[in-house]
Amino acid sequence: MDLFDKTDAPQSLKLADGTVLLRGFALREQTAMLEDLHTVIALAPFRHMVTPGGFTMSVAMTNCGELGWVTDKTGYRYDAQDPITGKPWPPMPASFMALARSATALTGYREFMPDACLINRYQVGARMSLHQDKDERDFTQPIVSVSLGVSAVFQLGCFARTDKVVKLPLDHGDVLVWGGVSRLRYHGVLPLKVSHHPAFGEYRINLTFRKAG
Ligand code: MD6
Ligand code: FE
Repeated sequence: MDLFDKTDAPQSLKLADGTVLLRGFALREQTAMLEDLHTVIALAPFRHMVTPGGFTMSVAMTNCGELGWVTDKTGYRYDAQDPITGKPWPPMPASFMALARSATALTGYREFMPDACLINRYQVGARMSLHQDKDERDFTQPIVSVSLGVSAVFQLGCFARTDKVVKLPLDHGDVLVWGGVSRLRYHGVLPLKVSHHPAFGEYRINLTFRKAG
């Protein structure tokens, strides 16, 4: 199949063992998700977190669900409280949960019950350098990644940071189910280009659903 085929029908592309791209899969929930996103960010605003190395991230982040991913000078972790508000993260909206569960069911992961949803907001120039996701407890659990708004180029690597990467455009509505033997692959996002999306303006929003605890 052509990786760059742009048709309206949702399609499923196997990118690697355990990693499947569902093109356009989030389009059907987009209206509810946008509304729910506004509810979440009113309770837990986007913020630019600082890495343990002292760098401020170009991507703004927040979370919903029982656990949220945070970074500060002491390290990376999942925490039940928002360090800004001192309160629990907002609950995971039903539209978010439904999408994450239908995507995993479709790709053969049974009974995925995420307890964490990290929400990333990219503005022009924001990027995510190559990393592995390894702050979760159980690597047999997949991650569901939902792209909304402005398109970005995702880099899919292998198991060493210096391995070659494949570049993959991720567009509004695309869902990546990431797991199995691919769970610890390096990956990143290239700097966001100037663009405009009718519902999301100049931003790209990425939601990642995990069973973290
Ligand atoms: C992003 N995504 O797309 C960043 N991690 O904005 C990730 O870091 C990511 O998309 C694990 C699994 C899927 C992902
Ligand atoms: Fe990641």
